[in-house]
Amino acid sequence: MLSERANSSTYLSIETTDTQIRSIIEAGMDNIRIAYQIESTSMYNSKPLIALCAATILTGCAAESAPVQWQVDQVGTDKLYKAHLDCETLPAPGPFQNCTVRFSDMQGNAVVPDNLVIDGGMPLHGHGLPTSPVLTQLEKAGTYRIDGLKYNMPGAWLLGFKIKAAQGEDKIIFDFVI
Ligand SMILES: [Cu+2]
Repeated sequence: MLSERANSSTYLSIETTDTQIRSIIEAGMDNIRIAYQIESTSMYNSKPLIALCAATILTGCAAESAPVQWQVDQVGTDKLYKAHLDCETLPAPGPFQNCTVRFSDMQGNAVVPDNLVIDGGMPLHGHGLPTSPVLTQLEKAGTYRIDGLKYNMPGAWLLGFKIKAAQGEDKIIFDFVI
């Protein structure tokens, strides 16, 4: 990766031919130069990097570009059911987080709820989720896709499920800081 980044930098310096920008850099305004380089990196980096990743799987490039998964388990407050949350990405302020959730009893057998509600928020700020996520039942018993889940600021969040099934009603609450 280091050699690729070095290549990218060379590539960028070749691209920096705009006379105005060159004069700013030559005037020694480091902060402007850094800002320009950061912007340039995000504009120009993606193509060469993807090409190199495809060609050099053994360098660790493939592992680095693989999506970060977030898998967490939680037991209900009344210890009737458990939930396994499986998300494509870590929770972060801004983008939608694509997740599935699987419910089971304490022995690990899938539980198909009669009633299921998702809710969340920031207790310390006194507000809920910025959106109203929707649960869609998937083919695998007790498994749901969560659509429209997002967080609009960093801090301590709760994501909870109220689940009612044969053994009764329980709340399963995930808490995390982003
Ligand atoms: Cu908040």
